[in-house]
Amino acid sequence: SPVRTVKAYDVVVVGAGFAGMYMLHRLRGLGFSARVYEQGGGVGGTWYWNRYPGARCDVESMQYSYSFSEELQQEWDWSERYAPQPEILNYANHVADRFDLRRDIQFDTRVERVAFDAHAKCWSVTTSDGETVEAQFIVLATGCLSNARKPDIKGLESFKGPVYHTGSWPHEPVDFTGQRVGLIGTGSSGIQSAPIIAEQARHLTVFQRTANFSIPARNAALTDEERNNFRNTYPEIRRFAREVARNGIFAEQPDRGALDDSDETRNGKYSARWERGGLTFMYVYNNLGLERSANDTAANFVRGKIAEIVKDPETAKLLQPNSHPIGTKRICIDTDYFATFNRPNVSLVDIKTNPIEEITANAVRVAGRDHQVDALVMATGFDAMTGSVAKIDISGPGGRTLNEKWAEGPRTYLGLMSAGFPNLFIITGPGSPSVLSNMIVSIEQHVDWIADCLVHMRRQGVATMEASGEAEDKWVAHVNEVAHGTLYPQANSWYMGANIPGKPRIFMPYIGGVGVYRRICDEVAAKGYEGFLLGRAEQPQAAA
Ligand code: NA7
Repeated sequence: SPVRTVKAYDVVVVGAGFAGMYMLHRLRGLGFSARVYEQGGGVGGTWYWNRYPGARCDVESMQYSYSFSEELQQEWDWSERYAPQPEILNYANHVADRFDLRRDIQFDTRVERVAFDAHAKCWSVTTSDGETVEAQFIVLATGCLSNARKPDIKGLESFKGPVYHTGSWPHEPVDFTGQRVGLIGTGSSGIQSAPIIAEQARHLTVFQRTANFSIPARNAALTDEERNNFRNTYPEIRRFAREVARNGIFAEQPDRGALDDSDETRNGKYSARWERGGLTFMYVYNNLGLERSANDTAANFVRGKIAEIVKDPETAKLLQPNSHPIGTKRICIDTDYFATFNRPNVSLVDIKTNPIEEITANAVRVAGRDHQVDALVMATGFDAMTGSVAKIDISGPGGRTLNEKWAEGPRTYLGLMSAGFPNLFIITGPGSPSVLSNMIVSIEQHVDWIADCLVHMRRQGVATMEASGEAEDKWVAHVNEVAHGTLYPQANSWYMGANIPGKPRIFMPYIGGVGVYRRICDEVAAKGYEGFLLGRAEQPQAAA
């Protein structure tokens, strides 16, 4: 039979977003051969796909950046407090150039299937261009919010105008001038894009299923002084973000509960944070995520602000969230979202009381009334955390697939590995802090941990590593227990898988905090990778 030569790598990395890029950089530095496959035409992951108008990161730019290179963090100039998507994408491209990453990344290529060969102890990787390569290790750097989902709404396929999804926006800018636009979805993407679309469009109709809490961004240009202050204190800022802050963001930490202050003091604090803007609104007290009575004070404050901003009382009432505690769905950060509803060319349609009946050739029908639209924008979110992993056909040593194993919900040890799938790592997977944190802080921690682990294995002559079932069971129970000590599971959020019909309701990320989590991961490594099963390259020789 013909001899088949198969390319072999130490590591195949899936995805060239911020996780995949840094993983590649570390692997190279350690002398591992690596190949990265990326379905997009360029680097940047989330920031490559989410090109919708108004797209920004909700973590401030000086902190939503890599810390691994001192030169990089000193040389890059962020222009605004919250970087817009094009600038973050430029940054990703700059990193790819600066560290010469592109030569090991194959773009426009999906990894379709990975199967573990128990005999050869390696993974066979099949890509969308029909090639098969081998790798000792797989690293899934596939992202948590990367599998954009258009809902199944009756008649959608009969709509004659363009249908956009915020999470897979066209590369050419879309001009809505003169058009009647329908926007479905009021999560972060809908809330960021609505004000900009409203400025262009003849009319914008926002279809709202769940009203959402949003805090003003108070975005502004960064001054040289602000940039330099950050740069000069980066070591402390980064240390704090990694070790102290629960969510990987440097900010003052709350030292008291909401009910420890008088009403007047508390409202003063909320007002000050509202004026300052941004995510730190939620860190004024330490029990907003834990106790409903405390949470209500913050939620009421924001509902009051909405009533102040929005002139039409009925619209204001509809925009006031009442279905979930504030913060238990990811809090949104906006620029003029609520004020947008004061514009004469914007209307709000409640689709909670009366769901969309049907989409016709040129309208969205709700409660028997046709809302005429020329274009539709779906800001309907993602199959979060597991969606992009599930799209890859992953089969372990016995042929069992990861999708079969995760049918009742994702199960991992530390979010890093799943029992029964040796040598397959996940970056920011379910069971790790991930989406509850500054993603870049969590990405760097995972990448560094995996890199150290691979070096350990190489030194010790270990060929395979796998989470033990027992360690995984304990971790899953721990993740659950910590989540259920908070208010988070009370919301029908994508953290819970609740936005995808039929998806198991499991609180997916680890809510114990990035510092605590890092210490657990480090201890596990220090104890010789406790809870992982390590398989030697060769069985020890029987004594002669
Ligand atoms: P999100 O936060 O998942 O928001 C999706 C929105 O779309 C939300 O308002 C949903 O309402 C709504 N939605 C979803 N499906 C439907 C259907 N079938 N009908 C009507 N409305 C629907 O996604 P985003 O892209 O905004 O943000 C994702 C994250 O990216 C964000 O949290 C930041 O971390 C960055 P629901 O609330 O489910 O009732």
